[in-house]
Formats: sequence, C-alpha cells, structure tokens
Amino acid sequence: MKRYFGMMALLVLVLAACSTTGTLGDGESLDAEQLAIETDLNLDAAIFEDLGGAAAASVQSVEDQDVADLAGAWGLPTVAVRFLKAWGVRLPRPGDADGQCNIDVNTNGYADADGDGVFDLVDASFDCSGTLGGGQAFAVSGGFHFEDKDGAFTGFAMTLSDFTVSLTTTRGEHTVQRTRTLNGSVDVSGSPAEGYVLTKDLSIHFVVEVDGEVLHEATWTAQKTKTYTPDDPDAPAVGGVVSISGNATLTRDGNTMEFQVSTSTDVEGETPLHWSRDCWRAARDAGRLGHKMGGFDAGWILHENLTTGDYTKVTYNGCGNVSVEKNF
Ligand SMILES: [Ca+2]
Repeated sequence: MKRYFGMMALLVLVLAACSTTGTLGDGESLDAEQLAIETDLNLDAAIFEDLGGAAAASVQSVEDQDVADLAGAWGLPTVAVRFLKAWGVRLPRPGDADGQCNIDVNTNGYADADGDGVFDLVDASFDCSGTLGGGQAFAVSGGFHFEDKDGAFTGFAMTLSDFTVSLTTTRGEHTVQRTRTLNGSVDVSGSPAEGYVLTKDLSIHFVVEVDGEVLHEATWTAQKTKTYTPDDPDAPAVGGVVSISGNATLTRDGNTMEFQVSTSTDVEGETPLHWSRDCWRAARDAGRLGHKMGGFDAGWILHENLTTGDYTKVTYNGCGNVSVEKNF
C-alpha cells in the first residue's frame, strides 16, 4: 500500500501546482501557457534522463534502480515510467494496484529483436481512481503505444492517447474539477556519440469545471524539433546541450495565440541551453515553479509571437535559478 499512497501523494503535488497558477479570474491564459511550457519541458527531461538506457540507469542511483524495478515489474520501458512520473503519475507496484488501479500492459510477446533490453513493442492502458485525504477524488486514464528503435541507445517512438489526470475538490457547496489531457507523439532518434533528435507533436488540454460546468479551458498544441548533444557520449543521460525549434499554439476561450520557439543555443554569442540530470532531479525534489522548468542550468528558451511581439522568455541563470519574463 505504501507505493500506492506514494502515487497519490505525487498526484496531489502535481495538481496542487495547477491550482496555484493564479486565481480563477483574469490572467489565467498566461498561467495556462506557463503551465503548458513547464509540462512540455518536464516531459523532455524524462526522456533525457533515460538516454543512458535501462541497463546503464540501474547502476547510477537508487532512483534509477527504482525506475528499473518498476518498469520490469510492469513490463514497461523505463522511459515510459519516467515520462508518466513527469506527467504526475507515479505507478504503484503491481501487487498494490488492486481495485482502484487497473493497468493493462501488452509486451507483444516480450520481443526484443535487437537485444538491447528494451521491448520492441509495448501497449499500455491505465484506469485508476480513488479518494485522497481531505475528500479529493482523483482519476488517471489513457494509454500509450511504444516502439523501440533498432539498436541499443538509438531512441524510440511513443504515442499517447487521452492520457488524463484529474482532481476533484469540494469548496464550500461547490465541486471543482481540474483535468489535463495529453495526446500526441514523441520520436527520439540518434546515438550517444552523434547526439539525438527529438520530434514532438503534442496537445495538452487543461480544463477547470465548477459544478460540472466549464469555467476555464485551454489547449496547448506544439510541434517541436529538439536536439540533445551529450556532454559525454559515455554518459549521455548526465547532461548535454539542447536546441529547440518549432511552433506552439495556445487556445483559450476562443482566442488563439501562436508562438515560434527558439533557444540561446542557436544564437551566436549566447550561452547555449544546457540540461543537467543532477539539476533536474534537485529541482524536481524542490518542487514549485514546474520543477524549475525542466532542469536546465544555463541558456534560455523563447516563445515569441512574431506578428504581435508578445513573448515568454525563460532564462536559466543557474540550477534552480530561473527567470520568467513575459511581454503581453
Ligand atoms: Ca529492443
């Protein structure tokens, strides 16, 4: 049961972060955008920290061992466990998942043609619900499809379908439900020596309902290409330089804002955007501000509307030292 309580505790943490992104009044759109950027970056961090592979990960730390054990117990790839964790879902152990948590995993016969220890094809679906302390109700549902690339440490492709986390609370006589749903795909290709290319096409839907009626609703869609160049090819998950390019759209209450995405890595003379596993883990443990926006420790990320000049710039002054500058 302890693991199960652990999962619920994390659900509370993540969703509590949603509830503190401003009031339910004006300004929610800015918060929705920031929340979406945070979520997007945190999902990337889950991928970066898995690039060493399951075997390499298992000797790095207690945390990696825990992820490897959990993945092995469910028959899931380790990156999927990390990805779900970044999304706010800490999986229970199979033996602790009775009743309130139903997770179906199809490993497609445990096929591993390239012998890299990662199953070639995995489908999983989730249907978990329950009540937290204080009478809050939570629900987790959705599924994903995972395909390993041929060869060790060469990447993977994953598609997520209606992966949803929701939390319902009672405030006085009113019921407030916050839900976010993830759809889309992630493709990672490359090698530790040459670096990796991540192609992400994601849609994140946020909705706040009061007494069953929608109060706020926002959708963030993003098509981005990212590169990750490890500092040390022998330890690709420890840290590396990242570049991001692509576009994103935020739609809320019928209004749509479009952004181009760029990073300091592609600007001559600027400090490149740098990701660090130690920083990501320290920031995640510290909580708040969306895990410090993904665990970067240098450089910046800019979301800019080239027509209106509106922008959001996240600058990493050091690990855990993040500045968010907005111009709307
Ligand atoms: Ca494989």
